Amino acid sequence: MLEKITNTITDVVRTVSGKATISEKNIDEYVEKIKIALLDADVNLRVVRRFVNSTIEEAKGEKVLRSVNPGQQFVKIVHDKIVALLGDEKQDLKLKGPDTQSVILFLGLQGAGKTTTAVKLAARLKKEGRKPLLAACDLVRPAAVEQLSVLGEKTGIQVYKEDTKDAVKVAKNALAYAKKNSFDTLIVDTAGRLQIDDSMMQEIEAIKKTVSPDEVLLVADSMTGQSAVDVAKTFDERLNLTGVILTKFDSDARGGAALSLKSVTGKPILFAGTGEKIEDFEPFYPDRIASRILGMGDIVSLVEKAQETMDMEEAAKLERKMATETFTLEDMLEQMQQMKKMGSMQQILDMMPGLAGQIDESMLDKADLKHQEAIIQSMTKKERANHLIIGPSRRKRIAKGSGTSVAEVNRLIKQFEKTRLAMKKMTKNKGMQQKLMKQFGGNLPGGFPGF
Ligand SMILES: Nc1nc2c(ncn2[C@@H]2O[C@H](COP(=O)(O)OP(=O)(O)O)[C@@H](O)[C@H]2O)c(=O)[nH]1
Ligand SMILES: [Mg+2]
Repeated sequence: MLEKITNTITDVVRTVSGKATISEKNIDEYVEKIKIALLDADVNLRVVRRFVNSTIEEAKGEKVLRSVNPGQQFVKIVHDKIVALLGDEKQDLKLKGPDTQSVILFLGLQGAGKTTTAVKLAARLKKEGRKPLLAACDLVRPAAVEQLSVLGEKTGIQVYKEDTKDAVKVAKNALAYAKKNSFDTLIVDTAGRLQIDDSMMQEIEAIKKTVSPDEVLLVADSMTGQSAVDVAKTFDERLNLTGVILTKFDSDARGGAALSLKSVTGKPILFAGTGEKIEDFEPFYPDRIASRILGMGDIVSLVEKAQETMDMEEAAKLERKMATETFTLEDMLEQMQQMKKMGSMQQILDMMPGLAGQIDESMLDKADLKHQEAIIQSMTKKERANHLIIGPSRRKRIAKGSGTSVAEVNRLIKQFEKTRLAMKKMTKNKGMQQKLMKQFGGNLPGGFPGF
């Protein structure tokens, strides 16, 4: 699954993420490429349209064009939109506590994987400590009851069955049996039916009414194309689905239709079947699938980190402070802490526009940074706001409080004054960041660590 879609989108992502500048025209081009990839993968047309519009709208907002790293920012937007398309957060089954019976009703087309999936889910719930009972309510397909019994036996899960043609009755009795024998979860496997088969649809409505399920799950085969979307819509209209399980996610089908189901029905995709074996069954994580489609592992978290620490607005605020001489020790501390939040300093250095490749981490003395941080932390708010009041006795106290020496405190304050002065000069000129770096590049160890 997802291979084709992944390949195309990964290419776009690779092209875009390194870009230092992006124009509106670029955005149109990239989105167009992604759109074609989605359509090629058989994602529903309406879903694609929605995706395209919202991605373009957001990408053309200030956020991308003016951000520190527009390429990565754009990729992040695309990623988030795909996550949204797939259903945002991972959703869990909504079941009752162990003292009351929860009922899960399975439905879908013939051959979608209902029976296999019912057993897979039962096995999973059993592992989680629940006590599931399977109800054999497919009385249409020959040997359907037998199939469920065999699978149930293999996994050690009891199957409730009756020799009758009345599926509603079996469902009703199965629930009574579950109550009597303290099974906490009843999973009802039903016959495959077409959404256009009215008598079969009435049967499933009757079953639903009888057992009042907590979950009404559509089992949908990822290999079926756009018809899956119509099936899901009709089932949802008549039976009010609570969720979808995608099967055959291991196939190499285009899969886009299946991935559209959430967007079309608004019902979450809860699990994905990834093979014929009972254990081939996984919770569906929209963000992981999206990351896979974009062929990226860390890009997103990296961008998020960068955003947390250094967005353009913050940089501008800093610049203003420098220019107006309101840059304080407190700001300096904040800068240090922001850097610490990042995994590696190299990352932030590389993300700073105009800095990539100019400085490497070895130029920054980490132990020194720690001392500097401790020193500022030992200062009072007042002292941090105005370094001029830090006389000899205060310096002694700060040194003691931070476990450093007066000499180190002196050095930090001196360095801070020098930095501040240089910043002021620098911001009066153009190209402040790059020049700043040239100025401090040489003596960064122990120098101003904010950049
Ligand atoms: N590869 C693969 N095959 C599956 C998956 N789920 C079900 N199947 C197969 O699909 C076929 C139909 O499954 P079944 O549970 O009988 O479908 P039902 O008619 O909806 O009950 C069987 O051969 C299953 O082994 C899956 O996630 N991956
Ligand atoms: Mg079946």
